[in-house]
Amino acid sequence: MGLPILSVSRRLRRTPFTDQIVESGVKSYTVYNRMLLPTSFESVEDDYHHLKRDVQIWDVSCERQIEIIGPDAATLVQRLTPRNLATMKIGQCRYIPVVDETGGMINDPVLLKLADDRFWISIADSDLIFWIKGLAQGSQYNAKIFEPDVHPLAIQGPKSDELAARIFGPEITQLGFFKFAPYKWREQTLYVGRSGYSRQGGFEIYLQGFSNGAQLFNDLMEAGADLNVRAGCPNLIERIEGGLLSYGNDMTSENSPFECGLGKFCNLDIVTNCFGFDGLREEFINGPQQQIRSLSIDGPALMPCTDVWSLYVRDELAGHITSAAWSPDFDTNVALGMVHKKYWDAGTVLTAKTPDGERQALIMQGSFADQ
Ligand code: THG
Repeated sequence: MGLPILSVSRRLRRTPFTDQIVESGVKSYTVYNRMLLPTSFESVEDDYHHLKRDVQIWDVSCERQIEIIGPDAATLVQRLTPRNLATMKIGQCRYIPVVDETGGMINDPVLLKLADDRFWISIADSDLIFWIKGLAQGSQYNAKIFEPDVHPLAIQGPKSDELAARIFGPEITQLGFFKFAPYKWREQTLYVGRSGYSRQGGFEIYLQGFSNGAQLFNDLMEAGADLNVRAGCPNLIERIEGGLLSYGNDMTSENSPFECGLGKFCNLDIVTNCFGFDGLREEFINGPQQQIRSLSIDGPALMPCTDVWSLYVRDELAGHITSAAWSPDFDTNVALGMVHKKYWDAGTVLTAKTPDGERQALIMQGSFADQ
């Protein structure tokens, strides 16, 4: 059953780009960090083909920034995550699991190091700022923690380099993956990173100043007219194919970083010092009992997953599907799910109990984009 229309109010935050996004014909929104996040323009499938072929401008302002600045900023940031940040340099981005006192995932943000004593945490959909403020208070860290007037706008798709070069100059094409640097735009200097929530390549512009949003969006759309640029958004099909995790969908605070396949970002030495270490110790040594996998679900196109779909082997519960979409390119339903150890090997066939009945679900080796 479809949901009734969501009412809007001041609590559901607009972004600096909302007027342009509405003018561009956005067809659906979701709510992320209490902010509007577009989910489709033409249709999820049409947007998907366009994203893989051309270039899109995404209003991802809902990736809110938490700024941490001060003498204890680096110590505090390190204590939030089991990932070793000792070698992190200014101008680098890092994807970091953030865990609670039990070792459960409470966010999977991108961390940016702006200075030795200044960081931005570009968050997924959870109220991470309160956890960080509480820890800073409890441990008496000397750091200011706040949400700055910063609003990410992404350029994604194979023509991203061409478009970014036209706005920021050709040097930007030399920027490495998960690096960021300041670039001139009109009278401002903006941080731009080579990152984004797709496998098609691109950049994320960290706009400073809410009121500059319309100008930046319009500049990009004008500069990209002959590249067939369009307003777009993170695409459900493409991100499942790419194995990009969605916090709140594919994992919650019930899951450890190891279950999320983020064990490669967990370091035992540093873990010793991170909040939640005790909850991680056992899995660090023995591994998790279940883990995220890409799966191919047979049969016709499935509806989006609004609740988990159980996975079975005969009468035994083997896990659950957390995200699914029909993929035109792979000609199957692509899915992500949490699968018990006994059944997680590539090639294993499970039974998925979907709203459209029982379907065969095949465990993949890596993501679809890796195939
Ligand atoms: N960009 C920025 N902030 C974000 C997101 C983003 N905040 C919210 C959300 N997305 C956080 N989640 C993710 C999930 C995956 C990735 C980034 C943010 C990602 N992962 C790559 C991977 O899994 O291969 C790269 C990881 C790595 O090499 O470190 O890019 O998209 N600013």
